[in-house]
Amino acid sequence: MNSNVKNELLKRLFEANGGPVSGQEIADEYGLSRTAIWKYVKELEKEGYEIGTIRKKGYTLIGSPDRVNAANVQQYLTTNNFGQHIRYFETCESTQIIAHEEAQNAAPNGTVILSEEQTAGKGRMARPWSSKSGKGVWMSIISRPSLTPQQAPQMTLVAAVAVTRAIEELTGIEPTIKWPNDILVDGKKVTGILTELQADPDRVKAIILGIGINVNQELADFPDELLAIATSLRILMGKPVDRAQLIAKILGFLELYTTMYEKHGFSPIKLLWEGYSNTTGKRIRAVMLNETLIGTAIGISDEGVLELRLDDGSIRGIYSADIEVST
Ligand code: BT5
Repeated sequence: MNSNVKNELLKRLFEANGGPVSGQEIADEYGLSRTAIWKYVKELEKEGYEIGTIRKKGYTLIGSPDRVNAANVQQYLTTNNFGQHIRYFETCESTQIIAHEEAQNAAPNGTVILSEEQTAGKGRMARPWSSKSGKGVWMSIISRPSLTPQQAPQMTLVAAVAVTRAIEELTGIEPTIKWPNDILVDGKKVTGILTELQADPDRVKAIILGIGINVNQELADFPDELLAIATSLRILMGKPVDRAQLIAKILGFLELYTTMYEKHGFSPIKLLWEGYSNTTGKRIRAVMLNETLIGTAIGISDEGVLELRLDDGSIRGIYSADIEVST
């Protein structure tokens, strides 16, 4: 079986938007028999696609399985780079590991790794990230902006704004961002972002943006220890959300905001970010590796650093921490 032909057939079925796709035409183009094309149709049906036949016209797509594979995502894409190359897995340890390998093998800007399930999904500082099969968006994006390694943490904020905006547009839910990498609804985490780097001392070679979104979990899908701190879009909406559509929207905003960031610097992103922040103006505890600070979050600097006014009136810039927001 030639997976190129199968992918091409699926792509045309999506592009036809419910209309007929001629098996004969594809057969002619690829020098195959019509029976060979029919075998690809059967393959797609095995994968969960519902395909109809219209006599003398060809095949039509009636329904797609709930999968985040390339064809399902790309039918919604509006981007030039982000998501044009997608590698899809039924399962993997972590999409971050695959993305690092791909980035080292010269994967182009905007390459996306998606998996239905992660068996060793990770958060910051190697904390585990729960990634149940078919329920979330477990995605790593390889981005190659021209940045210094010092600027890289700003990409976490670019990604946070893109994901928040996409969730907002698709679902009407209004999430907030807890600096630097949590997207929350009603104080519970729906999304975590992990930014990793491949860099020379003075230049970023690749940023690997890991994005984990709880989409279609029900309460029973979460491990007990997360019940109090995590939620999903499905729980919030009371109905399932199309993961492929959500991914395409995120990639659209990510391309837009990354371009904006490269052209105009961090200030337009900062403005957008402030609109979503649930941290600014609040009393917070910032837990860092070597110390814990308590104070009032003033906002973020032009570099994306969180600025905290301590009780003695002094101001400290926080580069990386876990934040607890007091209400
Ligand atoms: C994060 O770390 O929030 C970053 C999560 C990034 C996950 C994505 S999925 C695709 C890509 N591939 C990967 O392997 N990772 C990335 P952090 O701020 O350290 O938060 C981790 C903490 O969140 C854990 O210690 C748990 O308390 C909690 N947690 C774990 N799984 C969760 C989930 N599904 N939803 C909400 N909270 C979760």
